[in-house]
Amino acid sequence: MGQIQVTVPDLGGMDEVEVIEICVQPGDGITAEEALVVLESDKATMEVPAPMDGTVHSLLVSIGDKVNSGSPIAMMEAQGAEPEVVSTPEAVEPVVESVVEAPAVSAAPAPATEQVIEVRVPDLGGLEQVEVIELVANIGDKLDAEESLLILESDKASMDIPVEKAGTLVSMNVAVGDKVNEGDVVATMKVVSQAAPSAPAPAVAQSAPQALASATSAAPASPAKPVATPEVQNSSSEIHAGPAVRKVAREFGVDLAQVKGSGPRARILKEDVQAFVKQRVNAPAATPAATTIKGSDEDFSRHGDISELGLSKIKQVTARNMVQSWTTIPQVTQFDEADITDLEAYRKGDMSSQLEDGVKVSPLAFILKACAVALQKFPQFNSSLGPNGDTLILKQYYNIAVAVDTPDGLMVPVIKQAQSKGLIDFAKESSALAKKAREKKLPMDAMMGASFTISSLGGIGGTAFTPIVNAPQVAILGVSKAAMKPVWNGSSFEPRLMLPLSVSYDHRVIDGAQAAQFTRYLCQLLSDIRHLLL
Ligand code: CAO
Repeated sequence: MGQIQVTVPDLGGMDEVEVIEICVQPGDGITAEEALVVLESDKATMEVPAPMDGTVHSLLVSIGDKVNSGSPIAMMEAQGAEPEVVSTPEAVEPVVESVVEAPAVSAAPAPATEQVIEVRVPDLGGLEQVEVIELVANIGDKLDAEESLLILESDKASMDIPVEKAGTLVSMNVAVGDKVNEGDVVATMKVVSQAAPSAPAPAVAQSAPQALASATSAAPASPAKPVATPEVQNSSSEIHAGPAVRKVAREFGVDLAQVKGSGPRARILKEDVQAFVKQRVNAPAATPAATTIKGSDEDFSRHGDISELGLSKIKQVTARNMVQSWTTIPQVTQFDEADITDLEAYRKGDMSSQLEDGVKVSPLAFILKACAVALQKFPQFNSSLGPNGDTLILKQYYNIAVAVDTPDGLMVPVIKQAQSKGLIDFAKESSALAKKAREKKLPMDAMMGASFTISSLGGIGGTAFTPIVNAPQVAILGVSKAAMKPVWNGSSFEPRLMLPLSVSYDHRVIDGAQAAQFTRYLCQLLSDIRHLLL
């Protein structure tokens, strides 16, 4: 075992290049070609790889240091090396990630004509079979001079191939995944320009990184564009990240444009990508607004006459919420029947005779009251899952929404603080809210903050239905039409008025047994209204 000093390879004329990332720690095992540090100038980003397998003994630079060709970077313990410390600049393969500007070309004067020119892969500093990882421009795009055309990437370098002249992209001759070499024609462009000099001569600095911009047989040699740091999917020129980071981003399908860099000059580090992935993994499900509604693209007019109606905004929003809820919540519906014979006798008898003029109490007021009581006894029905799905948020307020059928669609105003309200309050408030909803006069906050929902179709009919949980709530009560039924009392059948209830619930939060108990309890409250009147 011996120590080897690793130095910065030939930088092709660049000097005072900044160390922007240290990829290893003392003691790390490292294989040949793995990155030790990342350097960045205003034009280039490049990795300095280990020249051989070994162990990092010590680092001789820190982030922010400026280095030149030959500057010492690290000491490595390398197997089989001589015991003395050896400076090995020539042993370090140059990392071709940067771009060196091509020399100026003496452009011969020519008439300003429109012509189609080829865009070729420039000198790649010895690299071969470099992969096209992104096509930045599309056929027909009008590109400015220096604008990015496509991005190449080797295992060590990311390279932006810009167009040299402004023009219109006529053809793209490569696809993502293709391997290209220096001189390959990757695209053609229509340009209005002076004719080109005949022989482009990109700069070559020994084994240093080389110019990347194209030159064509008919066009002037292109001044190479500074190294771009390509984006995985988007236009990349604004993003600062090294090849290793881009590789990680690609592996995780991360759009680097969305990642905030914490490195120097907002450079994106591996840790930033990791933190981004972690945050996304832990993020709550998409908001309802993000849900897209897809209908049928079948041409129904082939089968007969059709007409097409626009859906109201309310219906569209409802549709999105329904899809969101239906696709994200495992829901189950529990059915039961409440014997409301006595309730109805009271409502239509003693109660109605005592009501002030204009106040009408439907079964809904009793159902609201029963829910306010039951929710306090079964707090998980008045809860929401926490953001990461590992906590339950129990609400100390009981805000009950009531679904209202309006000509424009379903609206869901909320009766707030239901725990402190009585039957007459519920009757007045629910009818006032329903009226406002139908007249489109509901203020925004009247529809916010619900912790539980009731959907009553009892005034219409039906024997049962399965309402959809109104996320982020975890339960909803569906009410169908009460009907007289023969009920066995132990010795004979009695005619009783039975009210069908259906409670849909989020099975992640509520067990089936709890749902059965909650629904049964509601039935008991409605069957013996003394509990509600207390
Ligand atoms: N069983 C039998 N009769 C019932 C009943 C029930 N469950 N619920 C109400 N009724 C009766 C009422 O007593 C009233 O009868 P009278 O006129 O003889 O007094 C009649 O049906 C009409 O009631 P209503 O519907 O006007 O009043 P409500 O308080 O029961 O309901 C409201 C108010 C806003 C909930 C209702 O009008 C409404 O819009 N319901 C539709 C909700 C909906 O569309 N839900 C589906 C959502 S998707 O899940």
